[in-house]
Amino acid sequence: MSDVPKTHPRYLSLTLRDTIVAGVEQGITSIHGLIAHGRGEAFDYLIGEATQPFAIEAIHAAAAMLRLAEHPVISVNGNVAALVPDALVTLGQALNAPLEVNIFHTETGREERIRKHLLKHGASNVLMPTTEAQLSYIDSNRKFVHPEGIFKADVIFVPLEDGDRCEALRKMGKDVVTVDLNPMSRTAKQASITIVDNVVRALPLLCEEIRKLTDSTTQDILKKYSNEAVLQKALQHISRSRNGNQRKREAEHR
Ligand code: PTJ
Repeated sequence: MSDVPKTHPRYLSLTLRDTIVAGVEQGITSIHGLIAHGRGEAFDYLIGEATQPFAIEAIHAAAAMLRLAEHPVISVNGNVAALVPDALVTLGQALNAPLEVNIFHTETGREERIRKHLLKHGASNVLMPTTEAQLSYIDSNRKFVHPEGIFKADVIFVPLEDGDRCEALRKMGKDVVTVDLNPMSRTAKQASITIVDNVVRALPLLCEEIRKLTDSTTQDILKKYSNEAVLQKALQHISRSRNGNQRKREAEHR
């Protein structure tokens, strides 16, 4: 870990960088994960590095969809394994759902290292990809899944996804709940529910929401939810804050 002082104005963001770098050093996160993280940072900056109302709306719907699922599964890649291992385990316990390792960049031993990392953080049920079950409509390493996990799932929680698998899962008739800081990404647009927020803030809130939900309200929340409308709100927010920042900069130069 680097020695970022707690008084640094960007302490939280820099600490997260340390966490993702540590993930790469431990062989959990792909080196490409650093680039994905940087892209996320840029969008986080634009949304104000805080959970916004459009994310809260999506979190409510996501909690409802995951609670109503018959066979929910939590997909884990190298970035989320490094950033939020405890919250992933808590979510699995709250839903009584397995975690399943599923990565895009193939590297010898990384899947197994992710599995061990999750077990160390308290997971009891971590499924691994197999060649027995494969997703249709996709050619990458992500097509290899577990027959009792993603293959059988009706709802899959897939944070920080690449668009291809999200599209394939939707074509296979499954619902996808994602967390993606970029409201314009293919995943964000194709998912059933997109939480536009940093996964480190969104996941604890999602777990809390699942615990608070009552059966009588879940159907109602889902009926009222529109992912397209939520993405529009995120884009409007980004555009407003961009204009706000520009006005601030102009005022500073006057
Ligand atoms: O471990 P692997 O091999 O499965 O690889 C995982 C990554 C994330 C590298 C892989 O799925 C990938 O390349 O993803 P993309 O296509 O770069 O997409 C990642 C998306 O997540 C981008 O839209 C980022 O803006 C977003 N993102 C990055 N960090 C965060 C995030 N969203 C929420 N929270 C973050 N911390």
